[in-house]
Amino acid sequence: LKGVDSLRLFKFERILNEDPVAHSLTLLGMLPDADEEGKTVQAIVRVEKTALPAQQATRLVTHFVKDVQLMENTDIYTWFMGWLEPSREHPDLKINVVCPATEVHIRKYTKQDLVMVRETPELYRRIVKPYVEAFPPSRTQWVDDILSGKSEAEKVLHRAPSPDYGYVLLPDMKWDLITIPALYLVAIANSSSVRSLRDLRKIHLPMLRSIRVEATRIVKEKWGLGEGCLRFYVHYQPSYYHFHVHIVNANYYGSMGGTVGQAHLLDDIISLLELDPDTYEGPSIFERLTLTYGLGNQHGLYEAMTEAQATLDG
Ligand code: M7G
Repeated sequence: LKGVDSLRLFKFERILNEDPVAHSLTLLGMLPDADEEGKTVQAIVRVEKTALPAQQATRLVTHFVKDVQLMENTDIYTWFMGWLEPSREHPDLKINVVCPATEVHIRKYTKQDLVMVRETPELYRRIVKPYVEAFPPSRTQWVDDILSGKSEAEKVLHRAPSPDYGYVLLPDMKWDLITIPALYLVAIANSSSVRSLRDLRKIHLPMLRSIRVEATRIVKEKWGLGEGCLRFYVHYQPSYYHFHVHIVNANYYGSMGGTVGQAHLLDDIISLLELDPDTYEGPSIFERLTLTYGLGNQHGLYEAMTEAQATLDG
């Protein structure tokens, strides 16, 4: 390739790869042949948005972002589209704001080292359950606002109304609503009684199956993704202890880097619950399991759980 001018002569043929996580597009096309005047050859051109420079951090929001447009606001969470040049075309940035941010938020968003811990049913009862129960209801105010229709009402894709086993399906705030390869929805249970995976019982099977069926149907109708194109999973530990299911494009790996152990496939959850006998009244499979996951050193459970590991057998 000879110089910048040749790049301007690129004749686009097709997209080879669209990677929303790497912020890149890989294109196939034709460029002038460097050896033979007038001839063109096939070329692969990968264009990637560069990382935001940390040196600009002090003035990033105040000076470099030229324009913003509100996307949504729930409780203390607000997200915007942003432009580095004044323009109304495809946004350069998505800006999420948590304000006022609590200490728990600051810890969650701080880069942290992970340690794998095993949570036995006994450690759940002794350490995790009291930790979950100590969260003030204000922590999930945004969930109540969505469920009551106070916020994001026009975004809701489906409502299953039963107070105990219903749920609301809507786009996750991580999604820009445009980039299909990064499609991200969330289904939130109407009832606040299921705080996490540990509280799931056989009676929740119809809700879990319905989330799978309805999300698949709606995503197909609205965005044209067929059967098998979605990955449904539940986080343990989650950030918010009000039961919800993550629904993402199966080809999207954005949030999955460090989460083997944290993400449990909805299909596996359904299958495990099905193993409990119908008439069985003892502790459910999710109360009997030992769950292993990575905990960040800023996580509220970190100290108690890492100390308790010494008490576990082999
Ligand atoms: P999680 O597994 O509890 O925590 O998932 P994570 O954030 O560590 O994954 C909560 C999910 O709810 C995440 O995917 C969030 O992006 C999403 N979420 C959080 N808030 C505050 C909102 C909101 O206000 N609106 C919507 N639509 N999604 C949200």
